[in-house]
Order: sequence, then C-alpha cells, then structure tokens
Amino acid sequence: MPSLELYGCWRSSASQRLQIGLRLKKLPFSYTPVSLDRGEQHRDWYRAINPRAELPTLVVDGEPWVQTLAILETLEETFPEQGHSLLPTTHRERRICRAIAEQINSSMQPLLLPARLRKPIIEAGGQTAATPLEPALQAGIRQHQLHALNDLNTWLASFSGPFCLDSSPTMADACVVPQLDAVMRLGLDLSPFERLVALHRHCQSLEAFAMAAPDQQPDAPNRSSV
Ligand SMILES: N[C@@H](CCC(=O)N[C@@H](CS)C(=O)NCC(=O)O)C(=O)O
Repeated sequence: MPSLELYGCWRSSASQRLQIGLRLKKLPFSYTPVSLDRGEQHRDWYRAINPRAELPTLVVDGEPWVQTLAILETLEETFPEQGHSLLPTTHRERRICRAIAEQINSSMQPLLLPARLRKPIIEAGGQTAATPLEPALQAGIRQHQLHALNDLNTWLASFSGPFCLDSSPTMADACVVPQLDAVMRLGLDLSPFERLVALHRHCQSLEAFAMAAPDQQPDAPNRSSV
C-alpha cells in the first residue's frame, strides 16, 4: 500500500471529495490541514508541494497529485479491487457519472468564486472589496448556484437513486455532496430540491461520507479547541 498524505482544508469542497473517495476506497491516509483563512496555500512550504497554491494535494509515495477528478480516476485505476468502485459498471453509467462530477467541478465549484478569482475580478473593476461590486458578486454567485442546483436536482431525479445514479456511491456522489455542503455554508436553502436533500441525507448515513464532513475535520473551527 502506498503512503498517502492529503493536504486539505476543512472548508475546501475539493478536499472533501478526496476525503470521501479515499474512505470509499478504504485507503488509509494522513491529513495535513492548510488554512485557507490564513492563506497558507501561498506559503513557501506549501508551494513547494503544489506550485499552483490550490487545495487539495494528495502526496502519493512522495509525488504530489493534483486535480481531484484526475486523482479519483487514478485511485480507481490503481486500486480497482480495493473498497467501493468509484465508477459504475456500464459504459453508459460511467459516462453519466463522469458528467455529473464534471458539472460540479467546472460549472458549480469555481463559480463560488474562491479568493483567487474574486480578488482579480474586484481589482479589474477598479474597486476595492468594500465597494458595491462585492454585494453584486455575492448576489450573482447565489443566483447562479440556485439555478445550477435546480438543474442538478432535475437531472438526478431521472435516475433511480438513492445515490446519484443508483444504489452504489460513486465519484459523482463524492463531488455532489461537498458542493451541497458548500452552498449550505453560503446560506442557501436546499429544501426546494428534494432529490438533492434526500441524496445528502442518504450519503451521510455512510461512514465514508459522515467522516469526511467538514465539521468532522480536525481543523474545523468548532473542533480546534478540542
Ligand atoms: N478543480 C480543482 C479545484 C481546486 C480548488 O478550487 N481548490 C480551492 C479550495 S476548494 C482552492 O485551493 N482555493 C485557493 C484560493 O482560492 O486561493 C480540483 O478539483 O482539485
């Protein structure tokens, strides 16, 4: 078994994807928190591991792996017999599973506008964070996420469930659940999206998802004093 070291942050939804995937695959790993709030992703020690200053990084036998979808796919290819399969069995279901994961990865998560995008947008507007552009951005982010949640809810309602596709968790679930946690942190109400609410509840009943939840991480604010 290789040595697996996860560098992540409790509130990084991309880190949470790997937490879920590694646990579904039953692959033991160590966890090193990198604080987004303190900007630790920009520190020299972390840039030496990941020059793009993004989370997460999975260091596998000393080699840094980046981009969660590539990592989840590679874990599945490398350890096909270990734990749960992160991909369904048929070609059709694999395609849909990858499409759902990609929908989260490229059309929802980046448009929560993490600091590295928000700062240049505000600066390009010739303004500082305290100006009216900031509330407009906030409103736009929330509106986009609500539209995207509605589309995702409709899409997933066309599959039997209770996971994204059927009765087995896959990398689609490892991507959707962290995104739902992220939009709830933003204060969005998920209750109109019944399929998504049921999916989230069902996934939390599995240890792999429950242990990967943001508030369960050692660097989560409510746990820092424990
Ligand atoms: N597509 C990337 C997304 C990585 C990403 O956006 N990470 C965020 C945290 S969830 C980050 O590192 N943000 C740093 C910043 O905004 O400065 C992946 O799947 O790994």
